[in-house]
Amino acid sequence: MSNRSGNTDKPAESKPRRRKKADFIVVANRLPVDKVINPDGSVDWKRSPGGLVTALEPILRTHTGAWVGWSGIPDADDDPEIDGLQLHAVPLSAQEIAEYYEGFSNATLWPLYHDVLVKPEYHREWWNSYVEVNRRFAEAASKAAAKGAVVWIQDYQLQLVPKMLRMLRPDLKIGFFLHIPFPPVELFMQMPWRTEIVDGLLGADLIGFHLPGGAQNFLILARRLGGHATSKGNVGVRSKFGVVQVGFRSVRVGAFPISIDSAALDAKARSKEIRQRAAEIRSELGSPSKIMLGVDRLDYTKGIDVRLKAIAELLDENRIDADDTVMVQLATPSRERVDSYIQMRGGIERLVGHINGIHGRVGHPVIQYLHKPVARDELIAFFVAADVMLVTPLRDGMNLVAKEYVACRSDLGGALVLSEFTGAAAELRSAYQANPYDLDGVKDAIDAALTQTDDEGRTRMRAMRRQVLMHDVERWAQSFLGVLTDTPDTVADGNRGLRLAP
Ligand code: GDG
Repeated sequence: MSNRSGNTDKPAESKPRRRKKADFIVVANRLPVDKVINPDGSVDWKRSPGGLVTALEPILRTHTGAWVGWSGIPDADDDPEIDGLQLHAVPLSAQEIAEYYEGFSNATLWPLYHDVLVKPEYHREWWNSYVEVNRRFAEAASKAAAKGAVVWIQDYQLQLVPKMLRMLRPDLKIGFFLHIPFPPVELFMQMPWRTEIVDGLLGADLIGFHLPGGAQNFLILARRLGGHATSKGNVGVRSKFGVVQVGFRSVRVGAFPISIDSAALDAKARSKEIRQRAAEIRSELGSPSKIMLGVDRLDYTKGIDVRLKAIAELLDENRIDADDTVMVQLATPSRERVDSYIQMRGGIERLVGHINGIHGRVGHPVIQYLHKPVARDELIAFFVAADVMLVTPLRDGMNLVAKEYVACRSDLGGALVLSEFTGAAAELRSAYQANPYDLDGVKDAIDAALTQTDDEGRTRMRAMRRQVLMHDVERWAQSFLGVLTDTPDTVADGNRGLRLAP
């Protein structure tokens, strides 16, 4: 995976063939490549590198590594091999994409795990499809795995895979990491298939969450729902100190806050090309004294409306000068066929139009809004250009954008406004933190960030950079895999030495 620029590569072969069994396997909803079918019917594979592949690539390469996942288009089942990395495609039909992915994963689990910001929909057909697809992922991982292999399953789309895989292959070492929050018991209990999901996860040897709070929520649930209920209560599962006892097996549960490839981003943001582009962006925006920036998938969890409402009121109250301030909101299209996303997009676009209608001038909108993906280097230039970064989710497992912004600011310039309800808030204590439900608090945080002195800004940014540069994604992966492969019967502690309260 040496080429990260999004170039296309032909797979060495595209037909299934005999492959060496892998001793380290990543199982994720998506493969780290997109299958592209050209107009002439030929096929290209375009890399879609994210933090996960960056962190895991060295491990995948030094072992016989394999990645099991969906290629992103219906019914594709060819297994590409790019630069020696084995990819095993799990085919999904159009109906499964609608039911397992858009339905159960993104209209049931996603809202349930994010504080029920949107009402989760519970449909039995979606659940059946989720079970069926999880079984297919488990079978694909089982086929790819050598004896005693380490298998790392990723995220909420695949919560049943740990148990299914263990039943097929008790010899494997199985880890699971959840990239989104794990909800409090009161919310999780809504789920009609709550016992199946907890049992599914308990098939792993190690279950990782971003924060100790998520791990605690899971431990409480495992105590309540796991194992087989008897007349004496649930005696099949005991949970204590981050370990759940399932029969004779110990399942460890811990907090492992994910991070980014901090050093690479830091280096890139220092480059002359990026600096130049950042200066150009400022001038293209009309050389305002302050640039505010939001970068998010267009998702109702991200609180894009929160920051827009706060800015609208600050403009109304003349606490922001509309002539000398620009807000850029880069919103990547996401889950565009899911109803709640269609509605939310309409609401945000109305808000942008409303604010510009009142406070903008011809040729000078206050809010500049893009609903399209932006190239990675361009995004980095925006981070370098922004005086204030606005990260205001109503709930977010971690939020990598906040860490990326900090990694890009070797000049110690800029300021980060950060919601308390992101995982990142636990680490970035020197950000201007606010409760996204308290609009006055958000306004004050934005105001403070816009008006900070250089000294204040440098002190805050220095502290945040220390955290982000020291705790990168490689350390996260090593920390999780270290606990998974070396199995002392202790509490898993994440890469910040987080410990679960007893
Ligand atoms: C989930 C959890 C958790 C965004 N727009 C563009 C673009 N991006 C990149 C960002 C960042 C990534 O996408 C988004 O990551 P986040 O962490 O902010 O959010 P989710 O997508 O919701 O991720 C989250 C994460 O998993 C990891 O565990 O932190 O809490 O929800 O890297 O920079 N990249 C490019 N163009 C864009 O327009 N190139």
